[in-house]
Formats: sequence, C-alpha cells, structure tokens
Amino acid sequence: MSQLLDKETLKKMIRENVKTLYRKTLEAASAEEVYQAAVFAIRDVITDKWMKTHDEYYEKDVKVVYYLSMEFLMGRFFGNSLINLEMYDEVKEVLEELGIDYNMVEDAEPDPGLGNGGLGRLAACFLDSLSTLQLPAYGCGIRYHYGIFEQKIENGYQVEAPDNWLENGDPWGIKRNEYAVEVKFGGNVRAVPKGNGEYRFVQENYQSVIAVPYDYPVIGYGNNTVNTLRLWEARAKNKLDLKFFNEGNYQKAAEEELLASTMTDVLYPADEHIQGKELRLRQQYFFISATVQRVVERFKKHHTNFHELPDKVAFQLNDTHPTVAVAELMRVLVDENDVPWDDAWEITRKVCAYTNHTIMAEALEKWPMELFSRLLPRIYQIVEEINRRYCLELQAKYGMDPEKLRRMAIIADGQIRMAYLAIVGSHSVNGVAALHTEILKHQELKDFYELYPEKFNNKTNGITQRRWLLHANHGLAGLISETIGDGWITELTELEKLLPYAEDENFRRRFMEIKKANKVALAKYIKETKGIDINPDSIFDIQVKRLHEYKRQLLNVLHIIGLYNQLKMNPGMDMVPRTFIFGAKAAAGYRRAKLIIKLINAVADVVNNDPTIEGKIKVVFMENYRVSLAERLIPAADVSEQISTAGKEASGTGNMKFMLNGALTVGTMDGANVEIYEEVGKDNIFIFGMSAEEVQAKYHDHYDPWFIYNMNQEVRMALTSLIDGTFDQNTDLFRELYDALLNGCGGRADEYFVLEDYADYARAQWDIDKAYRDQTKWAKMAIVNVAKSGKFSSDRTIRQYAEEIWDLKPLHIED
Ligand code: GPQ
Repeated sequence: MSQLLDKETLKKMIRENVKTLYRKTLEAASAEEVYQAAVFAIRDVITDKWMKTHDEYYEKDVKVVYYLSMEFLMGRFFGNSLINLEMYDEVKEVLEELGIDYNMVEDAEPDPGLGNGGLGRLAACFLDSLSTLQLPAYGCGIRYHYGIFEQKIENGYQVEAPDNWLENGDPWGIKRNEYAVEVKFGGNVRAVPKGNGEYRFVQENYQSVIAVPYDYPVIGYGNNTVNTLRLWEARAKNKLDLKFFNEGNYQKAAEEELLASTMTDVLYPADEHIQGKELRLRQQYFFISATVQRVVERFKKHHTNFHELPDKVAFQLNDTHPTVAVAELMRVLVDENDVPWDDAWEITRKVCAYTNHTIMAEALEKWPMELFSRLLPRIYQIVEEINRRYCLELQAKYGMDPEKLRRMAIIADGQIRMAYLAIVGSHSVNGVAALHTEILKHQELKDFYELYPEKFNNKTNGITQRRWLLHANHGLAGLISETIGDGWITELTELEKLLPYAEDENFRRRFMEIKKANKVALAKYIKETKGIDINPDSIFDIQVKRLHEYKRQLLNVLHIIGLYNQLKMNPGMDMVPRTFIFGAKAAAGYRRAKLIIKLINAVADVVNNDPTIEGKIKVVFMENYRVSLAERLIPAADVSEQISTAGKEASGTGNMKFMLNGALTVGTMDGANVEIYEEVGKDNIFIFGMSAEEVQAKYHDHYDPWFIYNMNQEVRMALTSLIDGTFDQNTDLFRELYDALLNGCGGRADEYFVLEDYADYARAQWDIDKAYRDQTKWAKMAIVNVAKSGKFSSDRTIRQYAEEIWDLKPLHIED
C-alpha cells in the first residue's frame, strides 16, 4: 500500500476530514464520524483507478457485460475495499496508532441490504470476481431507499422495521446527474406513417420518471481494475411540471411526482414468491429501460452498425426479474434507431442471456396482460409480436399441436410468462448447479430444451474467497497463507495444497485453535447481544438462510425437540453438547414461515432454561441475519445445515461459505451439495435423506405422513410436543404446523417430506456426534473440506460465464 498512500499521509487525511466534515478533532469524533472520514481518504485512492479503468474501456472500445439484477447484496464496503486494495493491515494499524478501535469503525457502516438472500449475494460475489479477473463489467440495479427490512424479535415473533441505510449519507455512491434518462409509463401508442409504407410507433400521453444513476466502485483484488455498480434512483421530471401546471393540468404533474417518489422506495421482500404487484413491474421496467437506453447511447459513440452490438455488449439476466430487457432492447433498436425487426431480433438474442435460479412454481413470474399493457403499452405490443412470430415457428416445427402451443406460448391464459420470454429472447439459458440444470432440462423446461438444446448450459454458483475467507476469517486466512502462500486469494484451487497438512499434527492443532477462537468470539457476541451463555466446547451447528418451508428449518427444530425429549427421559444420555444457531428472515406476509420463527424461539426458551438437561442443548435465534452477521457466524461453525428437500434448492451458496471456513456439511443431495459431496468424498460429509428422484417419485406416489407418525416414536413425541403445551402453554399456537405436517391444512400433507427424511436426518446427526468425539478425525475432515473448496470460487464461475456465454476478454489496467 505504501505506494498508494503512506501511513502518515493517511493519518493527516483522516484528521483533516473529521475537521472539515464535522468541525471536530479526531479525539472528539464518534466511530461513525471516523468511519466517514476514513472513507473519504480511501476514496481518493479508488477514484484514480476508477477513472483510469473507464477511460481505457472507452478508448479501447472493449466488450462489456452488464449484469442486470433487481438485487445486489453487497455487504459493507469498507473492510472489503481495503482488502482488495491490499491496504487492510496498514489502515488497521493507522487507526490503532490513532487510538481508534478498527472494529468499531467497520461496525459503524450500515450493511446495505439491497437484496433478499442468495440471488442478491451471488450478484455481489460475481462483481467482486469480475473486477478481480479484470473483466469489463457493470452491475445494474436499483438504489432502494429501504433495503430488506430490519428484523427484530419481540416475544419470539419476527417484527419488521424499515432499514434506512442512507440515513447518514452514502459516502460510496457518486450521483451522476449527467447520465439521467427519461423512462415512460402508460399512455397509448400511435402509429405514425414513416412515408415509406412503414410505421413508427410512438408512445403518447405517458407519465415520465427520470432515472438518475449512482455509481459505486467495485474494486478488483490486487489490480487496478475498478468496475462500477450502477444503481438507479427515480426522480420526478419536473417538480410539479410548470407546463402542465399552467395548462391547468395540475393532476398530471402531481401524478408524475407521486410516481417518481415511490418507484425506488423499497425492495420487495418476498423472496422466491411473486406478489404480482404493479409497483414491482414498474421497478423492473424503470431500471431496465434506463440501463438499455444508456448502453445503446454509449455504443453509438463508437458505432453506426447495430450488428456490432453483440460484439460490444452482453446482458446477463439475473433470473426473470430483468426480462423486460429483451423487449426494451427491441424497442430502442426498432422504434428509436430504425433497425428492421428481424435484424433487431437477431441482435437482441445475441446480446441477452438468462440465468434461472429456482424451480419453485410460486417464484415463476407471470404478469397479467391487462396490467402489463396498461403500464407498458409499447412493450406489450412488442412482446405480442415476439410471441406471434415464435408461435409460427413452433407450428412450423411441430405442426398443429394446440396443447403444446398453449404450454409453450409466451402469452397464454391472459398472462405473460417472463421465463419463456427470457428463454426465447436469449442465446443462453443456464441453471446454477449441475443437478438444477438437469432438472430444468428434463422436467421444468423440458419442452424448451427439446426446442433449443444448444441454449442450455450449467454454471455452478460460487462465492468470493476475498470476502468469505480473507475478510471474514483473518485467523484461518493467515494460517493458510503462512502454510501454502497467498496464491489462493486469486486462485482458490491452490487450497488443495493443504491436503497433506491434514496429516500434520501441528497444523491440525493450529487449525482447531483458530476455530475455537472464532467460537469463543461468537459466544461472547451472543452473550452480549442475546444474554445467552453458550459453551464454546459444544458443537456449533448453524442454519442461516431465508426462512422457507422447502429449506426445512422445521426439520432442524423438530430434531432438536426430539433430542430434548430424549434427554428428558434419559438425562444421562451421552451426547456431545450442541449449540443450534439459526438466522433467518421470513417474508412479512409468509405466515407459516413466521410461525416457524416463533417455534424456534419458543423451543429456545424452554430448552435453554431447563436445568435438567445440564446445558447439553442450547438454541439461539440470531436476529436480523444479514451479510455482516454471516461474516461473524460462518467462521465459528462446526456443522453447516443444508437440509432442503432434494430437488428444491437450486444451488445454495451458504453451503460453500461454510465449507471454505472448515465446517462439515449435514445435507441432502440437493443443489450444489451434490458437487460438494463429489469434491470431498463420502467420508467428509454427512449426507441423508431422499434423492431428488426419490422425492419426485414420492410426490406422485401415495405418501402418508401418518404412517411415519405411527411407526416412529421419536417423530410422534416431537409432533405431540408441538400441541401439548410444552412450548406454548396450551394455546394451540403451533397446531398449524402439526396439521400441515400430518393433514395438510389446505395443501398437501407434509409437502416437503420433513417426516419422511426425519429418521435418516437423526441418524446423520448421531454420526456427527460420534465423529466429533474424535477430534483428530474431525480436524482432518474439516481440513479436507477447506482444501477441496477451490471449485466453489465465484472466480471459476465467472471465468465460465466469460468464456462460454459472454465471449468477454480481460483487460489489464496499467498502474
Ligand atoms: N434464489 Cl428465484 C434467491 O435467493 N431468490 C430468488 O428469488 C430466487 C432464487 C436463490 C436460490 O434459492 C439458491 O438456491 C441459489 O443458490 C441462489 O438463488 C443463487 O443462485
């Protein structure tokens, strides 16, 4: 770092910044104020690289990928930026020499929650890898004023509070007024003769919103690349447009103001569940239209032939949320640049590529024609025309097969199916883990795989080791670098070199000491925040992810109840003490998920306060799970819970973060767990439960949870505890969960096969108990997990996207 900024200069800058920003001396400044002052000092370093990067992209006219996503769950910028600038140690020293606690400064930064979970965090990991691999890229999304809600637990229940992450300013974002663009909603379309027998389609009587971009730096590790995360914010065209006002059309002016003021207010928190809300569609078109317009404007600075667009631009659609990009690009090419339809269509398909992230039916986006055509009249016409031509192709290929046509049409049953539009309008369709892609090809999207086999491909997800090991787990990162060098920071497969050290007693001891230190630190944090005493020598067993029935937090709690019941009957039962830790937000309207949170807390209350079980089980629900909390929890985990119903979790990425930090997985053969299993081998993972195929068969077969209830005493007792007042003083609070498992209340009984998989899960948990008693063996297993985690770097994933989908080349930025 010394070349970038020496320590004395940095100290001076921080002092100066505190003075100019707050009229204070450093000594009188709060952690928050020091944080702001430090950011402004560091921004200086970043800005030079950032400007250089963009000048080079522009001058060399390189191909750029635009990663289009409604969510970017970036986590805090400060520590990660320092890590990637290789300034972390020095800045820490500088602050400490100034008598300031570095961790207090890091903790003063809000954790911007501009995403729900895996999908948004994946986007953030991808940006880190893109910059580290020196690939020209933009992340494009929305600058929500409120991110995912802040979760509080009151009386065991989740309570949501707004997350005002912008309250103290936004030192990482730069507002770019000069790139503001107009986005049009509503009105009608008029066909205006061009004079050559053709028509130009013009939208009129529309409402306008101005999109203003804020740019955030995405710093590559150890290089000079700084890419951009561009988040759009809505602003009214004219605060109460004077023209309309004067014409007496006060109403329209006021409407535009209102439209703009709500557009980018809040992130929709219903993860993997569509609500069909008008505002959500507005958000989608808002950021896509702004992005597409900017991209085409930029392209025109160098080019006049639009057939060159696919050589310069790639759009990656992060799930179906940005799919209007297909139609918007058509609109901009055809209506605004006079490109003939067929040419525009060929160009559009070469530019766009689509990633599917789930097979859960309730997440498949469909918009009612009425809503879509009212909000986006010209886009609707274009989608209709795309669908008309595509249906003709289907007929040409398959003949008159009305059933097939209805199944595959983009518009059917009064709805627009966004996934189908994305598939038809893209040259690539990928799943996010091998199993997931196979399920897409042979089940969910079978018809489309038959039609376009060449489009389908797999890109197994990954995570960035810069945040998830180097930043989150300093102890382990240090030990690894000392042992095998620091090549793993940019080439994670280097970790294989740790394999022989699994047999090295000294290495194992240090590895386990680091895990212990992380556990002690977490225990201290839990004591401070929750007042719960936990034993750092117990097994730390962690399940952190969104709360969803398919992720089966309920299986985990039922098993805890099962263990508790056994301990009550047999207090001397020989088991390694276990601390079960949960973290999960439930969508505000997802009643059953919220009830499961209440159950976890109710079980925690009873179990943690029952002296007769001698502290053998502790249960902790950590509130407000988010990136910064994940960075505390994951390094302290012994056991990683990845227990979704097989076939339901597209990939999972938490599973990879735990593995990288030396936790052992208890999991089903689902998503990327399958690939983790392939990497570590059967002796280094605890697999249980039905396979995806078995689940599929059971689903069509006759499944009777009562049979399991009758046959398995442990299951029966655990279920009975749900309704006998053990956890709720006989209020019948948890009867809904009991009924859902046994009778189905409205839906299928035990839709996610919790009871079917219970016995094998309990068996796997006893295997864990047994394995943990042999600390040497456990250490070896954990080290093998770290050593074999190389495949799961998002650097590998992004390399594959760049080579196999985007045809994107790195550009080295000189100093
Ligand atoms: N995922 Cl469709 C989300 O986090 N949100 C969503 O809306 C959808 C998917 C997840 C998915 O459940 C995980 O299995 C994946 O690992 C993750 O996307 C990233 O691909």
